[in-house]
Amino acid sequence: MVQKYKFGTPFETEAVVREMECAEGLPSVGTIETGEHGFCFTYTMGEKEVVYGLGETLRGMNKRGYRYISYATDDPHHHEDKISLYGSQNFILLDGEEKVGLFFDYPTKLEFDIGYTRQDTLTVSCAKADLYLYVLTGESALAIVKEFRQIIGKSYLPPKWGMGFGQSRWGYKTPEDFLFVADTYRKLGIPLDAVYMDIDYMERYKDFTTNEKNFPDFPAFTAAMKEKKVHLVPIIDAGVKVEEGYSVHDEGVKNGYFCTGEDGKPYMMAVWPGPAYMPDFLNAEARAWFGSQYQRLLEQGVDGFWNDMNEPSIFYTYDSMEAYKKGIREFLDSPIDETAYNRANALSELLTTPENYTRFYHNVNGQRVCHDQVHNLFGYNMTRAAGEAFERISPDKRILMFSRSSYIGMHRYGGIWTGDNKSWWSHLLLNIKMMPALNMCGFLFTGADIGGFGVNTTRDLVLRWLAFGVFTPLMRNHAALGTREQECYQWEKPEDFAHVVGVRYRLLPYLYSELVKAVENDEMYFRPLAFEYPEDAIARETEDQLMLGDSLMVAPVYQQNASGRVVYLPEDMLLVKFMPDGTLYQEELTKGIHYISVALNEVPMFVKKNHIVPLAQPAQCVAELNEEDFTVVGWTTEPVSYELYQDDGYTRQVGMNCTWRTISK
Ligand code: MIG
Repeated sequence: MVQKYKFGTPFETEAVVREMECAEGLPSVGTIETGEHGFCFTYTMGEKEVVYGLGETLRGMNKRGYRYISYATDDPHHHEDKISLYGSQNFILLDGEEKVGLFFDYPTKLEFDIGYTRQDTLTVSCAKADLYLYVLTGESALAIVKEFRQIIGKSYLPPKWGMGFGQSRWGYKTPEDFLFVADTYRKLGIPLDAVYMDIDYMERYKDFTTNEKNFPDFPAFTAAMKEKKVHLVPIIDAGVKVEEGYSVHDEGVKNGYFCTGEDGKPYMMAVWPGPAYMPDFLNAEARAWFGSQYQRLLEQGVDGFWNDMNEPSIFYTYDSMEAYKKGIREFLDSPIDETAYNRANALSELLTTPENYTRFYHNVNGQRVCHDQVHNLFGYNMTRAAGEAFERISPDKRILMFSRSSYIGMHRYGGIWTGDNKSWWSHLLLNIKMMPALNMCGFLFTGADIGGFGVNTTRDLVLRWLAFGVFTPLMRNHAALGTREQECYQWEKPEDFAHVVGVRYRLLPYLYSELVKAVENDEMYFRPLAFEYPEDAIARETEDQLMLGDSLMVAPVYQQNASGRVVYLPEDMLLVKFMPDGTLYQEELTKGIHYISVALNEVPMFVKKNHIVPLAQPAQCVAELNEEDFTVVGWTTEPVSYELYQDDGYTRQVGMNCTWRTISK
């Protein structure tokens, strides 16, 4: 059951799509205080109570013991102490004596103190008592998630090739760079479906342009990639370069589609292109206009996009640069004394000050709204702009789309990637833990930068990360400018990489079928073990294994130099290891704790007893998958069948142009 409570005058975020009457009074769970000091929800957690949710946040699946602030932030240093990342997904699930889901639909800074200040106390607070609170109750954690997903609307489904493997790197510039990636993958027989284009393809970081010197004939270039059956996916940044004569700039200025300053004129904030204006994604007309710009690149043969810098990330604003200059001038004339070090260090903070978010405004249905009051909706509405436009531009075919910043509601228009992680083993584990939390909030098409984005990676980390990435809906290797090159062909024995990535394609029909089912039925693609075995004390605390779809459990190796790992089986399962020679190692394991050895070039998975998984034959890309001829794996003691969903991989309407194939064993 779900109940909606209204406090004050909430901003309509359109996160929830179901029309509902507001309930009278206060919810029976927790206590709520509202007033001048804002809103505070307080709840005493039971000793064994677990708190799930919050989507893309650091630390565990069980969020207890720390605090988090929903306030979209471009911070590439995801250390354990960070309390804000790129998105805000304000859904939590209390799993104690009672099971309760809570969604705080509030568009700006919201704090979750989950046993940080007092170990047994949860508080959720914000500065203004203007919000909707949705309270969901149900039989089980899964039932509550399902109900929540039903009220927020169906999740985005990518084209099928979007589940193929993609290679990305910040720094690819010329057609030769991109063609080299595609050719090398093909030459070495490492499967590949997409190459991602980072900011250097643009003309001086101008959205929707291509650099003419490097790409004298962009359509010819996309055609050459198509020949190789490789899809191109360019990045789009939120900020639009300030430059007279650049049509996106000129049209935006002319029609009032940019965020404005105190004086009502477009407000300058600098990002990669230097001085830029931010499109007013909260203005429906501006949204439609910006969305239609994507068509220019689609017409030239690209097949999808990733939206970046949409927290929005701001390097400086006009005002903050003035303050910085003033600060430097003052500093230059100041004595070198005991405060000089701190004063010098503080200078650069003047540029990226949070105050920048208070300096510009949106036009929401004719109302002027200060950005900091709706901050968390910016990336959501950028991706919504694209998603809504794609429905017009491409009514028949799905377009690949994922974003960095997000808010619940955005899950209907695109997926997300988890931003600038690092090439750390702990971030591989973090990737595992984040996935189910994102699924609860509707984000099914997700994945992390495989191999790690920041700092130098190592061969073993890339292989282990790929062996988990084989299961994540978005499977993309991406790295930062200046870091060690980490494409699959940069390492000794590329055949090991060909094998591991190849496993993705053997599993793809099953994974795609499970993703479609999860979208259609509002289910989770990845689940914590606790959701499936709520009575099992060990399962309840297992955070480094995941249930996937109907049949699978995954337990990745995430420790350097480990030749295997300890795995907990909450029931009898078949261990299947994809061996480098193409064979399958299969071992029936009983419920309990096992040590399994996993070499760097092997991929393990566990199939629940009396469940089966169809495996396709190896393929180099999704277009070449043979979806007729399956090997079926499973430990069955009775006849078992699996309903495999298959379609053309593009049609928007699930259930059209599709077949349900019964696979039996
Ligand atoms: O300020 O476009 O998260 O994936 O490679 C950095 C360059 C901007 C941040 C993205 C990352 C991308 C990078 N971008």
